[in-house]
Amino acid sequence: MTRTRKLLLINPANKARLGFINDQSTRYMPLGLGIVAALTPSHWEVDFLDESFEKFTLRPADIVAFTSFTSNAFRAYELAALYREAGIHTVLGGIHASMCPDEAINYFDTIVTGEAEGAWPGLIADFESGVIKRRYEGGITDILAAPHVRREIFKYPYAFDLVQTSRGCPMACEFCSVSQMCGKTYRERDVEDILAELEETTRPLLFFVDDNLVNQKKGADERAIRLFKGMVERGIKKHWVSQAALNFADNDELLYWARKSGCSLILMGIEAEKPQALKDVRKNLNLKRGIDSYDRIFTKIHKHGIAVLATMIFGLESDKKEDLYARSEFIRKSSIDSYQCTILTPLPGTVIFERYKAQNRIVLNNYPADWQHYHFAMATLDTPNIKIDELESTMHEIWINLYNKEAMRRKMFRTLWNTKSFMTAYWGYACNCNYARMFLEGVSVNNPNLPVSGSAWKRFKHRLYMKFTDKVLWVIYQLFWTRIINQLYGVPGKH
Ligand code: B12
Ligand code: SF4
Repeated sequence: MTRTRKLLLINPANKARLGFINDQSTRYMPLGLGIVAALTPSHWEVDFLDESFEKFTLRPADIVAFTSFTSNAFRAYELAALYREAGIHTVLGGIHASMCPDEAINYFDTIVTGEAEGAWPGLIADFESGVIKRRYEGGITDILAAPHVRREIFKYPYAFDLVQTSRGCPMACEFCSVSQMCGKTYRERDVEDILAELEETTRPLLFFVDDNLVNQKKGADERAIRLFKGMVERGIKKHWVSQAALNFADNDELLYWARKSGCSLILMGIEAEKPQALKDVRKNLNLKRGIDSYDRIFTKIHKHGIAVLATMIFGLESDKKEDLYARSEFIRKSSIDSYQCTILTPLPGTVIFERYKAQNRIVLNNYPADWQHYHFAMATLDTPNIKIDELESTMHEIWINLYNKEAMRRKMFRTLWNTKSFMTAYWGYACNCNYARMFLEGVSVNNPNLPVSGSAWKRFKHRLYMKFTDKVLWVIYQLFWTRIINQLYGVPGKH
């Protein structure tokens, strides 16, 4: 008879930056662990601990397996030390183990690089036979054979279900590690299989975690339309968000079905409004379309009731201080609805990491402890034109300018005007409030015009605009948003 074994899966939380997990809507299920669980034989009991929801306690297990970004790798190392002391076999997989295997191996009994599908069944068999190795290479696997995520392990009240429909990207932008991790070709899942997995999800909110939901491959539009139509036809009712490039707006039929199937917000890698800055990181997709195309594209997306969440990078190679302010002005004036304003961060495995390392410009390089600052809300290097301290203080100023209540409220009314949707305006606004909490963590304590400062906000001398819109917003809350919040999160007033 096969003995029952226990596998404990852990998602560690970066203790140096709690802003990512201080709200229900910004704590996400680690899909990779759901796949590891799905690949685990049935005579193994699977337990899961997500540190963004639950305080860490040492639990008994035969194997304890972690996933980790670079920014929470240090925490994974700390927790692994406790388990190793207790004599429990520790495993690390995921993006950080894949990009820094020679470092990670010092902190774990076993590390897995690449995709779990190519390594986990062999690892478990070896463990059972008493011959588990130090390293396994999962490689890039056949996505058509990927198992459905084992969702019942995600017992915490995550706001979103996550689903992945494809992996890989050939674009190789220099700041990004997706091509290294997931390969340079688009690997697409079968649409019927995705729809079947969507039917297994339970939450009203959905995040398609693809890097580019409508990729550059021939037939990508048709595939996306089939997926969105399929959702409508099968009655899969979701409000969803995903990531896409500028070509998302090329096809009106696609936009129609995206909206009809519940798309409210689309994240686009805009990165910069200046061609030289785009060239700095080989953001060729945007260079090809041209920066003049941005507003036309946003308008087209808005016409379908969808908001645009633009990711913007500050501190690119050619950026001078005045370029940072210009980028911030561009965001304020453009019809972008939500904005993620990050500081260029050299992720291990990327071209920019190697370049800045060779130039000796990476200042936060006391690894592994400094990895916990690689969350994009802290400067980690001297750029050719801006020193680390100046970059950081300028960003504090810019974040305060962009993420204060008045600025976000102005954007919210503009989103409402452009999309004519209260739901979309809510998403865009909530999204900015989340970024405000993340970026202004530790910056904002004494500034009452910031959404993070709680009761201090009440003492702020309201400007006329704020006074007036306070009332309008109150009406919108009463008539629309309270209902929307209940519907999405099931907890009145939680957001
Ligand atoms: C969705 C997503 C998010 C979600 C988080 C969802 C979550 N909880 O996982 C959100 C929006 C919150 C997010 C935030 C951030 N993200 Co992000 N994100 C992604 C994205 C687009 C998809 C991840 C995903 O779910 N993939 C699907 C699953 C199935 O794949 P997977 O996790 O890689 O797992 C596979 C393998 O890695 C492996 N595996 C994973 N874990 C384990 C464990 C074991 C034991 C084993 C054996 C195998 C294994 O097997 C799995 C199946 O094949 C990736 C890009 C990408 N394509 O990977 C970026 C990516 C992971 N993010 C990245 C970054 C930098 C961030 C941020 C730091 C910065 C930012 N501002 O966005 C923050 C940090 C958040 C935090 N909490 O600290 C980088 C990470 C690079 C790095 N070295 O860490 C990526 C790779 C994008 C990039 N530009 O390079 N992110
Ligand atoms: S930023 Fe987007 S387009 Fe560029 S390599 Fe990464 S996933 Fe591909």
